[in-house]
Amino acid sequence: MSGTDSAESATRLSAHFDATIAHDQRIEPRDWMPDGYRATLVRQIAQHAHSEIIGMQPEGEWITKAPSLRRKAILFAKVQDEAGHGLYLYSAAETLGIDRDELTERLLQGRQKYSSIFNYPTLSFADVGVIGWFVDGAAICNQVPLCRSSYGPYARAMVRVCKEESFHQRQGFELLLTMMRGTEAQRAQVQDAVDRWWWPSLMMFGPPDDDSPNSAQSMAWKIKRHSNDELRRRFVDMTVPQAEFLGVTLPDPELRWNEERGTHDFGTPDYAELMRVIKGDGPCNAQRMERRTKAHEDGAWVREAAAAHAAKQQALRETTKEGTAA
Ligand code: BYC
Repeated sequence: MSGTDSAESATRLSAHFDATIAHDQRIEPRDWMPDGYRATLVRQIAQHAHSEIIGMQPEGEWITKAPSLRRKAILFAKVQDEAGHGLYLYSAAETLGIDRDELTERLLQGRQKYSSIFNYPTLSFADVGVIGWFVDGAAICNQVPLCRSSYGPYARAMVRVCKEESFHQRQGFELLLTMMRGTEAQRAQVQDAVDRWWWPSLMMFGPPDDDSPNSAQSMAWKIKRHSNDELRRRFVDMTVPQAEFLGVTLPDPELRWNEERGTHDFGTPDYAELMRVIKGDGPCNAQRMERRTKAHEDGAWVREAAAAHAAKQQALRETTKEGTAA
């Protein structure tokens, strides 16, 4: 192909990509895409997958300490769902030409991130309820629009993830309702958990729009459909009536309904804290990464056994093929 031909073909491909995005159609793995689009998706999907897997730790700690068989079974199912979400997401990332081993390496070497929220400790069983209510609630606000993300495999993975997150949120709320109908001490535990998790949950949506280096391009490519601040505001609007129903106070003196704007006004999260936690200096970062690394090392024999099994099956298929050809 001459230089002019390849330049024309690149222009055609790029115009086709732009038109697909403009018409709200999906980009699929075999389609041409700009390098930046691919890199942004790998970054976001990997961050999301790592969050699901690391996110199993704070609640997982309570499986052996759950107060009843029913609560244990529910929590077990939820934590298993998070593992499943991580796997769908790693599979979605693999369609972009990067494998899960490489993504895991990048996480373990600190070259990729996971959500700040999972660096906070779970101090009582009420935290399990509040994680379901706030963290899964925030995840729903963030991820329902991702079902319309422009990249097909990511958008499709999000549909099932969101259905499961919705169950997770309700189980959290139901747990808290039960505790709020219990003893004074249980109500105090719920309020304490709400006080500790509220601001970190608002930080899950990322830095404010003016300090979000990736938002404008991600929204132009329709990977993200709404800005960080818009989603944060939706989360507050969704959560306030739920808090009233539950009978807890959200720890924000600036929180009030703004009749004129038809939304809540609320205080500013401590974004310096968010940046510190993202950089590794949160209450549990070291422990989370230590456990993730240990789980990966402990799983080495499973990966080796799976690879040996796959090689045997491949050799068997080749021998059978040769036999049939002869
Ligand atoms: N924590 O330009 P920005 C779950 C990073 S899993 C850590 O706004 P972007 C669940 C950001 O990555 C929850 N890092 O970025 C699981 C970027 O750094 P890099 C996870 C954060 O990508 C188990 C830099 O800061 N959900 O729901 O446009 C149990 C600048 O930010 C955070 C997802 O991952 C943070 N909070 O927007 C229960 C959803 N915020 O990558 C629940 C998908 C920002 O340039 N992800 N950063 O080095 C997203 O929607 C977006 O990636 C974000 C950030 C809204 C998180």
